[in-house]
Amino acid sequence: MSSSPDAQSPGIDDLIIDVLRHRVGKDERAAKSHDWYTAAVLSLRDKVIDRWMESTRRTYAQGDKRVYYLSLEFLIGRLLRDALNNLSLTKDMSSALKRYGLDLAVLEELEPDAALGNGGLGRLAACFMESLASLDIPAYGYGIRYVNGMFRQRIDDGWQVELPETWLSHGNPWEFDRRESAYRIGFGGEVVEAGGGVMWQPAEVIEASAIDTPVVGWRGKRVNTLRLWTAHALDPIKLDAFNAGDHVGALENEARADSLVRVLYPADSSAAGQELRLRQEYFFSSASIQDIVRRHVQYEKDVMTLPDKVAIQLNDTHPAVSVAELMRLLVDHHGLEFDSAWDVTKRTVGYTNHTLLPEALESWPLPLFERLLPRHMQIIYAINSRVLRDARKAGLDDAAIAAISLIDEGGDRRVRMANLAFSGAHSVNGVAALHTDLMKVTVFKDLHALYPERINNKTNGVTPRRWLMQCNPGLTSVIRDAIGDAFLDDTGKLEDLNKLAADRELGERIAEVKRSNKLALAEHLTELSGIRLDPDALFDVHIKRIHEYKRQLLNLVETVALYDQIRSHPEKDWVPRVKIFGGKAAPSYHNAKLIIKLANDIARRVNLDPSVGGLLKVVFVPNYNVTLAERIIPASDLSEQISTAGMEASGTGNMKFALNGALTIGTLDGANIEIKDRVGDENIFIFGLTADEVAAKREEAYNPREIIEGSRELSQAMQAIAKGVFSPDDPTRYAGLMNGIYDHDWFMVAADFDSYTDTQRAVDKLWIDQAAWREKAIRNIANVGWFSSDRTISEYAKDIWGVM
Ligand code: GL9
Repeated sequence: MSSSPDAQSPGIDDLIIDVLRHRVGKDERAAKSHDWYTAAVLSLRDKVIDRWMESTRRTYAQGDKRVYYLSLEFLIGRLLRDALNNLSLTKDMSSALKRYGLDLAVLEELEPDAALGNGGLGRLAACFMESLASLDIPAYGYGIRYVNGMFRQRIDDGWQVELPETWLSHGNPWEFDRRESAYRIGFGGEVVEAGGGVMWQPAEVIEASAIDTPVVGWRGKRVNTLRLWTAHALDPIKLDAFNAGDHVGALENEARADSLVRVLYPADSSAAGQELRLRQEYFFSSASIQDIVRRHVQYEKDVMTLPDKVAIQLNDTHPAVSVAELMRLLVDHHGLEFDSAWDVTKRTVGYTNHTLLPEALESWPLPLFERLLPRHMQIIYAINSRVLRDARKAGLDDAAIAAISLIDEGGDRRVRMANLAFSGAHSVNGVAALHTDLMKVTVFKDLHALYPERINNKTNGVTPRRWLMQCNPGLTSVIRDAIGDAFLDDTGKLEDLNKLAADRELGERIAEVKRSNKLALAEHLTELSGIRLDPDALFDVHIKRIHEYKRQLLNLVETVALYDQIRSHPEKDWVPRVKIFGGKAAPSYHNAKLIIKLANDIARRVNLDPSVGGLLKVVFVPNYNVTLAERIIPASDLSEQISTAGMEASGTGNMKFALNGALTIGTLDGANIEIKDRVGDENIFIFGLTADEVAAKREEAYNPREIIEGSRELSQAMQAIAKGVFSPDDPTRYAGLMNGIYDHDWFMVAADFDSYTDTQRAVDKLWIDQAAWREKAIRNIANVGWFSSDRTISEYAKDIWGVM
């Protein structure tokens, strides 16, 4: 392969010195590591820009349809390694830096982890952006450029403490300020008669201004744009007030604007119901829709052709107000009749649902919505009357009609964002097969009866560039030696590994890579928290947001049970295990924070207990983020995917682990089911109730107390936790948490416990037969290529967007 993709343009080694001198303003002798880091990014960015402009020109010249992905979250992580890898410039950069005695890996550590998202939903958006560029689909991501992204988690005496994340404090060399792309965003005010129609006169106007980051696709085929909005006051300083001595009050407008883009709501699968959140949602939706319509009309001259040239995808309901905003622009500004505007809107918009959890369904108190967005409220009423007319025509009963309405009339009246998104879209998709099936019989039962062709499935995927090639170069190179390079462009080709699954030599080479990844992780964790880990122990990993439905508690109770077992039967040949936990809890989620404390309390006790003789170690890794995931996943043997069946819409971590050769212990939930179908029942550890069984148990009189009392292991472990064995400083700390399981156990911890422990012992048994374990690991790698986000995006492109 040629070292530089652009033969005529200067190489990285010449570029970097020029950039260091003229753009960073340092010479080689004075430059500090962070100067070199900036110089490295800026020189690479120069390479990216040429392709970016070329991609944009091509789209305009060909009049291609564009995809717009609207998302309140993009959990990007670091970009340097990604861009180098996708442009095949890693070697060039590495040797250019070496000439000056610098190590690329060291500079990479200086890049902040861009965490403009909470978890899976935001990370999916980042994988999608990379796959869109890799598949050469013209696309823009639209979101908010939060000044403070996901909070930094510190663990203080075992408790989560949230600190602000300041990823922009030293500037961001990747981004471009596009001040010419600025829009006025209104709030409040009133609707007035104007020239036969109506017009909204907002009371308050804030300016949204674009900041662009290039997104490089695999092999640099295309570079797309991630456009994030920042906010400014139209009148940033009241000079008269300032001169009169009111220095703070004079800046009030700018502070108000700034508050819109200041922080990411750290809400996980739960609605963040404050007014500021609705303002954020409208701010970025309005800016994005204005930008989309402006670009279309400027080049196509006819707003009626919007659905032919534009596909807008709503990432969950957070941008759902876009439906009303697009209607407003079409009717009030472009003079369309309401019905033809409604037709254009529906043909343009698609909506993805990411959770069935009822607490995550967004709805806004009607008075708040009406005060903030009076014209949109009118439009929503008008949409609602059409939807309800359809429902009556279809002969639906009153209960169904009440459920379909965009306005929730039970109790205080609320605007239902999911119903707005569903009504305004031609496609409504779920993110895994089970999730999509459940959508049809739960949240969207009645809307599905009314519009039965709308719901479809698009099982999630992950980009194999970041989640295999970049995070696990050792494994990537072993696979290349075994089956050649074709899988780099088509992960389906990983299937060629199947014929080598029993090959001892391949098994050993993969095991060597795993061991060295584990060693590297162990060293990192020693640096981080002083703990020492044995790289030959089984690394059992549970990393994701902390949530009761994800059942970190089930894992912790099992950990305590195992601890008891090891102490009572030290003579048995226990498999040495390291239980690794990581994840953030929403700051207001009391039980989730208590679970973090419990993990840390258990770790302290177990790790210091000489009687377990190093057979069991428990680690809680602080501040779990994308960068840590890239270190931990390649070093994992066992992937914990143990949500209560029916509650995890898909999961994407599950895919990353399997791709890196970890075996999964999991429930029949989300995409675990499809992973099982592809890797084969004998290559995955499935346990627990099915979604149907969970639903049935919740209907009938499920009695967790009876189950707990019938299981000695479970009751001992729960009693130990409840009575303060792990919290002698506060013996009742976990009494409530344990009582919750005795009394309600909504998440079926007790019901699934026996099945879970039995399966964990089956894991031990397999581990002892390393050859058999390795064969199963290879079967996992070989058969999860389908979970590439390239496959997911091709399905969206063909079935929803009509761009492939
Ligand atoms: C989520 C689902 O819970 C996951 O199962 C799914 O994989 C992702 C992406 O589709 O979406 N929905 C959701 O609200 N979150 C998800 O991860 N939560 C966060 O992103 C915090």
